[in-house]
Amino acid sequence: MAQDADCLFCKIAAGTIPSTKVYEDDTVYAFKDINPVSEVHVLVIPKDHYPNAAAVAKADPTLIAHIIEVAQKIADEQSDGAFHLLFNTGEAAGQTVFHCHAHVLGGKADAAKVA
Ligand code: DGP
Repeated sequence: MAQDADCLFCKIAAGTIPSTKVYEDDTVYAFKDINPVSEVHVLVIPKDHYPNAAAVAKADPTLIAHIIEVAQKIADEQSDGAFHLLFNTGEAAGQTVFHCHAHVLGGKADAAKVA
């Protein structure tokens, strides 16, 4: 799977829309959420376009595992290693951007506000 020219998070991963980068490698990009609800609130996304986490898990289980590994790395670096991991999936569940993204919530968090 590749990029979607109309997708906000594809543009953020490509650098054509600015973001505050936290981590990047060949397959994932992580950046600060524009509307944080906890001390640490980072989004981890695959660079390729998938509409949600389940689509990633189906197409590339290694990639979804890598997203979780990167979430732990960010929580270790930016907080005490503890974190909530949230994948809103579907509009009724609060998903507003239809490119897979993991919310990594650390520190003083209120994960309920994300949904
Ligand atoms: P969700 O509701 O799970 O689809 O979360 C989408 C998140 O994306 C939401 O917490 C706000 C964040 N977001 C939306 N647009 C931008 C943007 O342009 N830049 C950044 N950094 N975050 C964004």
